[in-house]
Amino acid sequence: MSRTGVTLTRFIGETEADGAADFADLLGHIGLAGKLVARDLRRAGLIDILGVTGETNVQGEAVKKLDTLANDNLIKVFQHSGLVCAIGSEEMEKPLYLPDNLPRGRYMLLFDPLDGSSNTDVNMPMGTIFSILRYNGKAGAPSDADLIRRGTEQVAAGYIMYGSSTILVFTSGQGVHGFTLEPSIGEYLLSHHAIKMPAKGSVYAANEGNYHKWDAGARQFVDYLKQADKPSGRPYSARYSGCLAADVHRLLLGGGIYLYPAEKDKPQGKLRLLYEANPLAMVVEQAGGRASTGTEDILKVAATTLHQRVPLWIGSREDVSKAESFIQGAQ
Ligand code: AFP
Repeated sequence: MSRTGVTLTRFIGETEADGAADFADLLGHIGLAGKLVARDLRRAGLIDILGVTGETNVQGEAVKKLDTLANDNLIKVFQHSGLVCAIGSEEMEKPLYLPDNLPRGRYMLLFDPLDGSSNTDVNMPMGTIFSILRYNGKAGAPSDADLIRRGTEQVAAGYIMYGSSTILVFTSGQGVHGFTLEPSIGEYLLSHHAIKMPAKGSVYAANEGNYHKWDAGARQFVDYLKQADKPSGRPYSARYSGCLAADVHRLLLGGGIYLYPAEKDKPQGKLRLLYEANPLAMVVEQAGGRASTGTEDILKVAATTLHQRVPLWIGSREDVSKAESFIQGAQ
């Protein structure tokens, strides 16, 4: 029987193991934060929330007003929720460990509150990417060593994409499911059940302006994608939005590969491991795809700092493996 139209809350209640009431609540709170961000984005051109704040974040990037608003929305939703004990964000230099005077839950949450924020001023897609870990320690606040973990330790992960509609996609290790926000009733309804991505696609997403900064393997791989000698007789199509969540969403549904390789002056790449690469890697792997640094599975990368960067190759299984063979000089 089709499950389409089931609400997020009911779906999680029915599919998660016993004792997962707080997990359902956690996902519900992520959905709520997503509604608040979506509301701000919808009105962005009408009120004074476009442009930059004048500040620079820990990444050295100009902070957009909407970055700050999105981060504030997530913090507001979670800090009194009693569901989390630690929060790490792209927009905060240090993690927020909930103090003794706030109720603490057993989850730790990492997020990029507004992914693709260069799209804010031009009405293009954006996202919120989230990673969820469980704190198994005794009472009291966790530490950096508890929060900064390998991707294999995530208990759930996903993203909200703000596009022509708002869609929340998540996995808790039992497949990948997408829920579209029905604005007239304010509910997320199941729209994409048990997503499986094609083993191989025909689309690549990359900022090719950086082509000459990439190493030979990355350049040769993209040159290969552009040749018309594929079984289809056509080269891959280039589709790049500037928003990782949106690009991965396209690949999740249609197949292909996203790449943000190491560069000559940035050997560690651009994307952040803990709240961009890891959660999307978990989603994509659960849907049958792969995510790699080019030499190592993303989920196995040892995490050492909150804002650690990593080269990222993510998408359909065969496309990522092909890319690795170029990077590793096998071709
Ligand atoms: P922000 O999260 O800071 O907006 O960065 C967006 C992003 O992390 C990812 O979503 C994009 O794919 C990538 O960076 C865009 O980077 P370029 O502007 O260098 O192409």
